[in-house]
Amino acid sequence: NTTIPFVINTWPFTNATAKAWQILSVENGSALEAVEKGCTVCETLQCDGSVGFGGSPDETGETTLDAMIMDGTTHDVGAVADLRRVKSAISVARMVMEHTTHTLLAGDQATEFALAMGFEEENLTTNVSQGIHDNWLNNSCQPNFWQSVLPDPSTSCGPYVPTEVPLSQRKWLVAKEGKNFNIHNHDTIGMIAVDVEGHIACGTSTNGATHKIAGRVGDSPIPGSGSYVDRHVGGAAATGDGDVMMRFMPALLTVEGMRTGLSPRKAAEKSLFQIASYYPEFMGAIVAASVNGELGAACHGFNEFHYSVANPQVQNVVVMSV
Ligand code: SD4
Repeated sequence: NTTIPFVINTWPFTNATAKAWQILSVENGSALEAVEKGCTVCETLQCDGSVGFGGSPDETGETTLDAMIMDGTTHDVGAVADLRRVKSAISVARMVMEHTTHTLLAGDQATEFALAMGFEEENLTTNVSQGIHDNWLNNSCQPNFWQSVLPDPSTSCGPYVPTEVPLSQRKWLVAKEGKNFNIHNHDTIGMIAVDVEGHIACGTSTNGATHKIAGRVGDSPIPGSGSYVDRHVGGAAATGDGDVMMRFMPALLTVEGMRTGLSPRKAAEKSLFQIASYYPEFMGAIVAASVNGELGAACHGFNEFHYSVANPQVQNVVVMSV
């Protein structure tokens, strides 16, 4: 029972799915190419404001990008974290994979690498991301990622200038509370593809969490957390509260669940259940696929999670939900 080629990705990012599907089904392109170019569509279109430039400003107002790509054939991975001033995060991640023996580059040095590889340096701030940041600064009732720095929201909501709070007085926010993830401000793109030759690849791209502390890296660029593939089993990709989710390596867990014989959906459910046993309030979702093209997804903390699929059975891009 084989249904290849196929692509599956988080959320109804159908333009990205369609690009990947065109590469797989019309151009007979590789799974790796489909994942890179599919996710690039979302980086360019700024899918839901959560992928690419101009979204999720950190507490200084800057947009930074996390991305990874994994080639199931070789098990090679390339990733960038906290990438600054370069828009094409997943393409830079692919360069890390193909032009270095490293796996993950971070911060300004990731930018330097990207520039050396010929990418353009650009400001990732837009009027929209500036507006999100200004609004947050002027309304301290909104959640943030620090503990003990805000006035009691019930009594006072005024301007909040995080950098005025001495580091020694800051404490990490308890991970379960105060996060900015919800159904309206989701979304990382996480994609799994298998090409006509049966090669599997996966990737993720995101601008992370809104109002994050500068330097925060989420789950998305971490292999096994944001996404993972094993050429003998299949792949998985995650979206949601990365600070919590990365503690469980849910993409790896899901693939290992499938290795034991679970369906993609059951394996994804089991991974989320494990996270929920520690963090019942967390929000997250996983898409999963076997190398043969059995597809599934699961979510926690959302009423419904939508994801996108294309394979020979549906012939075009369809949005599914769980
Ligand atoms: C992160 N997992 O940086 C990403 C964000 C996301 O739905 O997927 N939101 O934590």
